[in-house]
Amino acid sequence: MTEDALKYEVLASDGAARRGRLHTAHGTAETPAFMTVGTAGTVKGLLPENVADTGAEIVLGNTYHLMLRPTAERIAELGGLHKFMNWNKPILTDSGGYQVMSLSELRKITEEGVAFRSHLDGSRHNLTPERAMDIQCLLDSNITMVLDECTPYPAEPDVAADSMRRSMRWAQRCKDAFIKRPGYGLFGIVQGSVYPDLRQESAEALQEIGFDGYAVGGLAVGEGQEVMFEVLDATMPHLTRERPRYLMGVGKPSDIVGAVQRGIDMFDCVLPTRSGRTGQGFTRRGPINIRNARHQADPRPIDPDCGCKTCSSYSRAYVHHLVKANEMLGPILLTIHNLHYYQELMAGLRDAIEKGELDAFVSAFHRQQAAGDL
Ligand code: PRF
Ligand code: ZN
Repeated sequence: MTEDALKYEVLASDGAARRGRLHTAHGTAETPAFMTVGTAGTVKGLLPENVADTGAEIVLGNTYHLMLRPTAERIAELGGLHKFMNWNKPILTDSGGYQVMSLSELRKITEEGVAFRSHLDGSRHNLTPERAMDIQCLLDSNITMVLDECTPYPAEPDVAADSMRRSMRWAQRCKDAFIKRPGYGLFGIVQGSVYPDLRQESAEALQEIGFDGYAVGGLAVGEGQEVMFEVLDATMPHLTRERPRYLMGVGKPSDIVGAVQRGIDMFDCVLPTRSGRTGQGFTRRGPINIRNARHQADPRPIDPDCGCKTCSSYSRAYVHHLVKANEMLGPILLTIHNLHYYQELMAGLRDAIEKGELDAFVSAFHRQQAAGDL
């Protein structure tokens, strides 16, 4: 662990699940936490005050997008990402490795790093462990992620092992290049595909180096929930209880609930924002598609048990109309609702862990989700 870096306290636990608090230079975040995705320096469609009103305490930015446009140097000149986007609470940035592999063109991964061409204009770039640390420092990110390779799925054991071991060598280079500052931290990322022995080796290698938190990467890549939970069951016992644990890119509400039960403290996912933009609304009784004709004259809110601005003031019929008419307020209202739903789920999980009632909370969650929309 880097000294004076990022303070994390476990306030309560229930089984493997933990209720904690993360302290950064830009304030605290209660855990288990859902981090809203703000890829390009914006949570699409929302003002930062709308984002805070959903209950979000920490947002995620992306090295890959910001290094290409407007560039990390430009953001640093303008006072860092918090000031640039007018979000004064904690920010975590992903390192770019994952987004390079999914978005860029003609990428080549070597021991040195990743060489790629921008998906925007075809320009050539290199991302090395050292450059990933430099960029995230220029952005003034509170939580920097190491550069890793999200091993493609499925992968043969020898391919997964080579990929994971290279990520571990990169993790050491990231630790060496990371500049310690109070209230800022560096997280390692466990890889190893679906293989328990590789996951254990990776978790141990990272803890030998020493990080402020440990992420589990390489999941939610098509393996399915059951396999993902098996990998978590094989990985979590090898991660220290002292530090926060972050499951990257996850997930559906039921994925989050199951991962919290297994000891995960932090999540990020585009699902509430991205699917909101295409008409999906999450509710306590499962997801609905507001484009469906059955909502066209429905005066009820998206979720009658939701306290968000959308549900307190607008009907399903109105949101249906907006989305059908391609009005920009449609995706905005759905994004507000979906983020609020996710934050209320996290608040419910935190409260249940504190009371030692997580099992009852989870049973009620599944019962309600299975009941289906009214
Ligand atoms: N690595 C990084 N970012 C990620 C992942 C990963 O493995 C995932 C896994 N689905 C999401 N985001 N750096
Ligand atoms: Zn709502």
